[in-house]
Amino acid sequence: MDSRHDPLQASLTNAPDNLRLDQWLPPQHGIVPRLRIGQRWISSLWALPLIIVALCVAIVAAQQLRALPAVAAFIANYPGLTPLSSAVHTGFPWWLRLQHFLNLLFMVFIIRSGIQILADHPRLYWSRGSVPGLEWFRFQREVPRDRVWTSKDDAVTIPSWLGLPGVRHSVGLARWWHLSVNLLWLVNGLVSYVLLFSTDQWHRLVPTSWSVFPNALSTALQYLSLQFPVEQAWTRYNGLQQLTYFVTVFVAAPMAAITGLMQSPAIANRFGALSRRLSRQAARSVHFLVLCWFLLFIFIHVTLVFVTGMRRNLNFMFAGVNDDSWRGLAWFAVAMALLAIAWVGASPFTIKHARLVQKSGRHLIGKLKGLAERWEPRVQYADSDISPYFWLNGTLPNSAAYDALRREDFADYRLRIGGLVARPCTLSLAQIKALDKQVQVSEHFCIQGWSGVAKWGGVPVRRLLELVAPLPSAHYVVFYSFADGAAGGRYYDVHSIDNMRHALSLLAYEMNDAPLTFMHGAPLRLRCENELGFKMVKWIEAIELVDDFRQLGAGQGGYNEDHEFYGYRMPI
Ligand SMILES: Nc1nc2c(c(=O)[nH]1)N[C@H]1C(S)=C(S)[C@@H](COP(=O)(O)O)O[C@H]1N2
Ligand SMILES: [Mo]
Repeated sequence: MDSRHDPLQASLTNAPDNLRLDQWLPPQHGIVPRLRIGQRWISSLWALPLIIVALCVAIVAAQQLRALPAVAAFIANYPGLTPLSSAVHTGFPWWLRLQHFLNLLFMVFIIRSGIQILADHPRLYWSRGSVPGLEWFRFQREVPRDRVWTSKDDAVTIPSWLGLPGVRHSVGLARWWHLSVNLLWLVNGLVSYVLLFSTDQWHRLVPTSWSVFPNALSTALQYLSLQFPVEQAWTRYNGLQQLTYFVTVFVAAPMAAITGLMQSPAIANRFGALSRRLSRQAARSVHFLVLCWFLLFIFIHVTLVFVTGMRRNLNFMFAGVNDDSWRGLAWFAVAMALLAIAWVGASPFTIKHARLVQKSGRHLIGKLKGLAERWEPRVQYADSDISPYFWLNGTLPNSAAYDALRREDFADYRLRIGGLVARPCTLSLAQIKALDKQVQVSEHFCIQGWSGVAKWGGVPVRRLLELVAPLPSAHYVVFYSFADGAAGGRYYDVHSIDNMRHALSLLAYEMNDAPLTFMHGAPLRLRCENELGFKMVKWIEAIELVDDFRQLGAGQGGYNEDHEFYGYRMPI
């Protein structure tokens, strides 16, 4: 080994290319989802009888209402269909049918992987921090107060047919699915926007008259009374269809994209004005509510497709014909068979070929995601924004050498900075503290979903880089921890040297005006505000500059990149 290499390179380990269930975080089941109303937690199971009762009451009420002459006159006046002027004359063209099917296919993967991501931090909050007890929704028990409870401890298992890949704490793989398929879904959506508006198909979805509202109300009454309105879906949708499709396509879908992106550290930092109002936790909550809208929409949409004339409806959207044949049903069956194969195969495939999923995801969206890393993170919060609770994460150091240093309050600690530098050096904590001190109040974004604001004090990494003078061949900065990772082998992570020159890239020795505690990474931990939390190595033992990271560990650019299939660039 090159003498310029840090000795810790030898403590890095290779990692398997598949997800080894026997070496993975063991399964742990959560609880039935609960909602908090004031101080009380209410099981979501109550929704079931409530919905059934509400539906029965609504049906009876609608039937009684329709018997009233005024209501009958209203329905005669507004039968449900929008004005004839907005009729579509091109039926259901092939591109519309294809996009509808692709949308369906993509949504399955997006929803399954999205629920998997949610299960990695099974709590939702409205405030910026993630304070246990202040969630409005959770499907995990209360956070225990009598023991260390890391955010990994908190992750729950969800059924494997539902989650993708259906394994506890598989957020890394779920994210590749979620973000890659989302890109396809967004492209499909944008193409459909263009095609809708360059043909007459937009008339189906975009109301052009205020009468859509009374028509929608009338349609709702007719559906609820179980006497369905006259349909002319070949040429135009009724008011209720028009409104719900419009909201789904032009409100919910963009909202899903925006609230998804606003959960990213680089984007939240870049669009500070927006992220001050819409914190990551609020964005995550809204993102979840948009999912609920989609699920509700899908459920009602599919039910109505079947009960309001299955054969005709399927002929429209799956065969593009306006007749009584069985062609639509046949094509629908083919589509469902494809979907079923994809559904059943996706999780086993992901578990078996985890590295392939990681690499494919990187090819699809890695570059695009990486672009966000160039944005200089700049959002700073006030002291009053500091979160009262900051989750812990990570595998603790477990070595005699670290314990000995800790016992002496790190008096003998020496940070080694070497590799491809002109002036390798070792620095004591006192020497580090004597360098320029920088303080920043920033938001931490853990890949699992929680966030928290804290004030960090330390030395900017760019100051250390000046000190050691990287050689032109140095492109990456490796941070080695005293601690091992969860599956054994030393924890490490790699950053591009440019990213480490950002104003807010900091080697922190203070948190919230106090010396960094053991749990949060004493004596030194990295802060890198445009990346997810796992990139911020705690308990730093050494720093090394290298030209490439492929020779380190399993070659993916960090411990969680190697072992949990995370991405090397994670600003999103
Ligand atoms: N050495 C080491 N550093 C680590 C980890 C780890 O497991 N080992 N976990 C990372 C993750 S996933 C997160 S979210 C943050 C958590 O920092 P905190 O415990 O101060 O909240 O530390 C990061 N640094
Ligand atoms: Mo994390």
